[in-house]
Amino acid sequence: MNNLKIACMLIAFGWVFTSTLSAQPNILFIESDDQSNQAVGAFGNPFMKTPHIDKLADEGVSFTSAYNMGCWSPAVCVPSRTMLFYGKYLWQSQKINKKNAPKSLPELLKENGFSTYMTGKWHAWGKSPEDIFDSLGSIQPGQLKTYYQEDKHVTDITGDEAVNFIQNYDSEAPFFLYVAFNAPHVPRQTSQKYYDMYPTDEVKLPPSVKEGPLNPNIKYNYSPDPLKSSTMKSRVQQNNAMVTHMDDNIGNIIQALKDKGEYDNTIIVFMSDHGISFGENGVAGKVCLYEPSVTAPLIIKAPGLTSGQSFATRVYLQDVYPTLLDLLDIDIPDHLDFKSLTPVIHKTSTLRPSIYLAMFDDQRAIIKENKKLILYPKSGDMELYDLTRDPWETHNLKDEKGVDSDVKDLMKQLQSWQTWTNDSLDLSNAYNRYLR
Ligand SMILES: [Ca+2]
Repeated sequence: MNNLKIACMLIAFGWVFTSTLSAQPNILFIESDDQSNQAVGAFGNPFMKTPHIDKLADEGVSFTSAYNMGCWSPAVCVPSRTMLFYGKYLWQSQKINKKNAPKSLPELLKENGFSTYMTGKWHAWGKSPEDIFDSLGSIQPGQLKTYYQEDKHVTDITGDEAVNFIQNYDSEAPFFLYVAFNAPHVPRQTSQKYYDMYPTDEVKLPPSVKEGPLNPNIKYNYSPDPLKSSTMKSRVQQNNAMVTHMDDNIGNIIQALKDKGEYDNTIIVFMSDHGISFGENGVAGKVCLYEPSVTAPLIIKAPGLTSGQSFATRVYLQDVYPTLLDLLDIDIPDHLDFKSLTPVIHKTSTLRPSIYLAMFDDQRAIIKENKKLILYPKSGDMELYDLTRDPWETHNLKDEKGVDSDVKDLMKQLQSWQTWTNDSLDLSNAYNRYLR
């Protein structure tokens, strides 16, 4: 082969390689902090003002039963985000450190030709953002002392930096833009105009919020005992105000994408790391396995996906990592535990027989076919709910006649998950009669 032929082949190969890269869509990945499904208008709360998140739901695919698997300490954000970046289930993610961390999502995208950037909250184990992103905006801590930095609100700093990134982006490579808002996490500070959108006397609390003693099985409750509905209404007001402020910024980011002509060529993900409880089941906080705390919104808008679909199939939030790879036709690495959601979207599979949830050695739960079993091994307490009839988990069925076989079946499923995930918590002392 002469030199000219080789040169022509290299040019041709280079063209094919470059065009494959530039053919990939961009990714805008927006993550909020402690936002429950209740704090999204499109997820069924008509009082929420989230027009831009709702628009993404209209144009994308929503998952209304997306779970955070749990946590290994009361700081729930950390496991959720560590699982998200490395794709490993809870107890494997707990072992991740700077030295042994597997390839993260941004690193894998970078290898596949993406230019990667993040702005906002970082709260994950393993590598630092400097190690895994090409460039960074302002990185915020897991817990802010105040949202006001030199008179600019952190939500606006994060939002504006994302807008600037899009406006100034001038590379041919697709980008991965990770925008991690601290909102609506405490301290819940924002402008009065946002508080005014949610007068406390108009706040409606769910039926599972009862005045009275806090839930004795939940150790980390961030409220004086007894629980007061007036306190919870104020928190909901603050929370919703923070969310609407963030939603305004999401609108700015979307507008920047449209102005750049990249909106239709961008996969957009919106999710939160987990939810939060404002009094539901006697919990003020998020270190519990009740639905308002353990689920969070997940929306994926992508070229080629039928818009406006909503799935109640139970999935994990962190399934989004392999889903993105699937949508981009990038091989999913063997080390990933989470699963691509495309079989759910294409209605070919429900992915898993059940959903396993865990909070250090305090709590375990399993959900199978709408039956949810929650265990508190330290007290030996147990709760059984039918989520179809009782989505707010208000009626514990554990003492009803004929439920023993359900409990045994759920226990068996939970033990299988313990084996799959290397969960060493011994349940036999507290629940021996159901395990025999
Ligand atoms: Ca969080």
